Amino acid sequence: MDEVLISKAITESYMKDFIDSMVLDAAVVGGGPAGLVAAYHLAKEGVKVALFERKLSIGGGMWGGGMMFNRIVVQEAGKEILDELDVGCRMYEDGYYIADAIEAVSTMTSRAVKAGARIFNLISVEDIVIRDDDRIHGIVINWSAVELSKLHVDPMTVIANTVIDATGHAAEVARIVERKVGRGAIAVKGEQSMWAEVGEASVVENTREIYPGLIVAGMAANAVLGSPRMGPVFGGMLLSGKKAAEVVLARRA
Ligand code: 48H
Repeated sequence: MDEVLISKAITESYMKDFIDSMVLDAAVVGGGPAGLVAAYHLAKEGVKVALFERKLSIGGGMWGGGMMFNRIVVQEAGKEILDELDVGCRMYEDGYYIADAIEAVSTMTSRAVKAGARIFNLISVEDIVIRDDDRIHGIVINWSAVELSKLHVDPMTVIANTVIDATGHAAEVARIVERKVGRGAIAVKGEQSMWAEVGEASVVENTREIYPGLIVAGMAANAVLGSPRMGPVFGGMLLSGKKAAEVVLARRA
């Protein structure tokens, strides 16, 4: 067993992909359902896309289903996305479908990677790249271990034509723009209390470019635009991810 060979294989192969991902068409921040679906649809259309996820595991809040019962519920439109991704689901009652959260996360992750999306876990986006043309030009990243241990280690830059904020309830990228760009560039309204029907509809409606070069998707979209949460119904997250990809594709056309 050649330990040096193993170490070289890992570092060389990782670095090759990492260096190739320093200039992207689209950077997705957050590997929850919205980010995963966005990355899948972009990669499928030949967009050079990478997804950066703070945690060790991809999947965000989807692993735990509702209250750690690892099942997710989707309605008709969400089921179509699960079908396309080959995630099994079955009708529970008219118009409501149930899927296994573990199968959903793992299959969606696999489909995104196989479509060509690069996924980098254990990396946190801590800042944005901005120029005096009032537009986002990329993201600033660091190892999550550096963030967690509060080490004073400078980050690095990834240039991206478009950034998708899919960071969930925290809407972290939008909040960075609000805080750092100022001048009323973005006002993050904050998410409202649970109302599944309105939350589901508004998350798709709210998925849009909120600042030049920054598209907001998933729960972050409702947090930015002041709409309700929806609990463990996930169709809106999937549809939002797909819409975010469509917005990117329309900008390129
Ligand atoms: C890198 C980051 C950073 C950062 C965060 O929370 P998520 O699952 O987000 P969505 O929007 O895809 O799905 C939301 C859904 O899971 C949910 O919470 C629902 C439906 N709630 C309803 C309710 O009523 O509560 O995933 C976001 C991901 C996570 O994995 C984070 O670790 C990651 O983004 N992340 N990654 N850099 N700065 N911030």
